[in-house]
Amino acid sequence: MQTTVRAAVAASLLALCGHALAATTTAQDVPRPLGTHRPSAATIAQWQDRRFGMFIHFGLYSALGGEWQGKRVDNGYSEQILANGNIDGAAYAATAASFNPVHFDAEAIARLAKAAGMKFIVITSKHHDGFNMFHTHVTPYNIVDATPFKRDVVKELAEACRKEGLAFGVYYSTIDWHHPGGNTYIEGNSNPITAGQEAFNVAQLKELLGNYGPIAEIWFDMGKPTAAQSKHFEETVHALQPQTMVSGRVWNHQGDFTVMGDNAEPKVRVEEPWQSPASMFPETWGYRSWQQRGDAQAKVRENISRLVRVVSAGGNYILNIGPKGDGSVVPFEADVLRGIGAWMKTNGEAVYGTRASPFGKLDFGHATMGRDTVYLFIDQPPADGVLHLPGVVGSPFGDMRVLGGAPGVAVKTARAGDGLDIQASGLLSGQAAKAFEPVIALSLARPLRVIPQDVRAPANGVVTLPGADAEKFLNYNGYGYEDPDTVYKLQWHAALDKGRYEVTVRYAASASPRTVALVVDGHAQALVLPAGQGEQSVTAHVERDVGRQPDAMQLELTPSEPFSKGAPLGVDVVGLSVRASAPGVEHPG
Ligand code: H79
Repeated sequence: MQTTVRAAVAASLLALCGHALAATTTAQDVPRPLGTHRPSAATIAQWQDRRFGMFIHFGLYSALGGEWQGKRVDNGYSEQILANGNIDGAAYAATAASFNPVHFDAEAIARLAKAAGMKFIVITSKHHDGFNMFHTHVTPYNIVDATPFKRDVVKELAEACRKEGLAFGVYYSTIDWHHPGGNTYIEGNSNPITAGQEAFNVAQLKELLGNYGPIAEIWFDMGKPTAAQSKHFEETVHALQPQTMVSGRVWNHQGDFTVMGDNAEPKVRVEEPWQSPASMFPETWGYRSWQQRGDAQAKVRENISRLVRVVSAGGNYILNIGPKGDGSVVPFEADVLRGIGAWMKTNGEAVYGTRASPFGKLDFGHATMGRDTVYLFIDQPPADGVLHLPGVVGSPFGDMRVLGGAPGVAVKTARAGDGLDIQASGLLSGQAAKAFEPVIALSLARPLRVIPQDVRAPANGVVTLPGADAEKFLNYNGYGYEDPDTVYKLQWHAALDKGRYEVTVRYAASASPRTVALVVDGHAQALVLPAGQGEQSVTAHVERDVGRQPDAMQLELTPSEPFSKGAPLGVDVVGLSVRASAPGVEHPG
């Protein structure tokens, strides 16, 4: 398995085609220390293919709309008004008696999601307030038993999604401010989960996974379970539905996909499946009656831009709506979704089923990688109409077209010093010039090869690779929301030909020795970093593998293999230097 990981990583910048690229960016090869029933590679790929979905925050708080007893509660998200407004628990629970969302129409919501171009829906089955939007049997504090509405919202939406061909998922907070002996609000919501709460959660998870048909994903959120509790939740889900994708906010690296912070996008490359959760306004997820909403068209554009950034970085984008207490969708939010849908109708091809951009930073916008097509999203058309694609080797592109435009417009391509220039002025004139975020599709006539972005050249026979300049790969979803991301891999590239080399690793030594893996062109070797004080160095002998990395030597440091998802590199690397081995020097391997 470790060999597969390394091969996949080594190949990650050699994008042969969409499928080859896709195969390098999924997590199925990442070792998982806990749990055996996990979604298959096919499930993970299908989950990634969806790319864009709907989040729904709906609960008792929706009826309050961010106000309690005529006063606005503005010190946090409106779905958490119970805590933010310091509301008496019994008084809050009593609002269930008048919670009657008669305008809740699951089918209309499913159709709206489809009109937006969304492929899945995730709804809050229970938020931190502890009120259940499904017919749980472990507490009467639920929408069927405690409200005049008496309808199971989760069940209705599950069925509507099935009917409309959408994947269905549930949000589930392990926090519960209602449960006797459960959690009370603490700043940041990183609550420990009590043993009683754990048992309660597990009983509810069995209901959600047992009674609502296929659950494509379960969006665990918040709390700070122990490693054993995270494992317990994950195993409960997968014992009933092995193909359910568990969110990383089950914590302790037990999730099947990584979740970015609320409204956050990753700053670095993420190799495992991931999702960026977005609310319409950063202030709230649940309905807020007094939200200043502004211009719907601006919000459409903002969300298309966010979606494009997320999918070009290889993630899924889940955009939230917060229906009103009567169950109706806020007209502004429906307008925004339909506006996004209009863009998706033309450009969805560049979103669904695609994987991360094969390029580094692009000066005109973003890119995604399709099966045999590269899609270019034009944020800002260059004045001369020339789109520069850095690092592209050769001329791999066949046909070009602007999505939604006339097919077969002839466009010149010219080779530039670094990469390829696409003369796209013909495509970017006329209708496309007026369109927001037009997309150019470049079909691949040959496999795409892209030289890594930051390749360092030798000076006086030595390539110097400072630790600070390494590309960093981070672990997310560790021990709780406030847990900092940890670096698990550093990567550099060096312009070196076939041959044998000495790699000297300089590091800040600590009181005990560390073993890490030095991975060169996909070949790993264990490297012992002796204990000591101050800066120390060790030297390893490596061989270039141009078959695996044709364009540059790839050097990586990871925890010693095999390592689990949560393992940090844990070494302060000052830098690497690489020089050709002295002639005649024999070394092992
Ligand atoms: O359900 C939504 C939130 O209620 C829930 N996650 C999303 C999907 C959540 N509960 N707690 N947290 C998230 C912790 C988040 C705290 C913060 Fe913040 C978000 C700190 C900074 C950003 C609150 C909002 C304080 C500032 C902004």
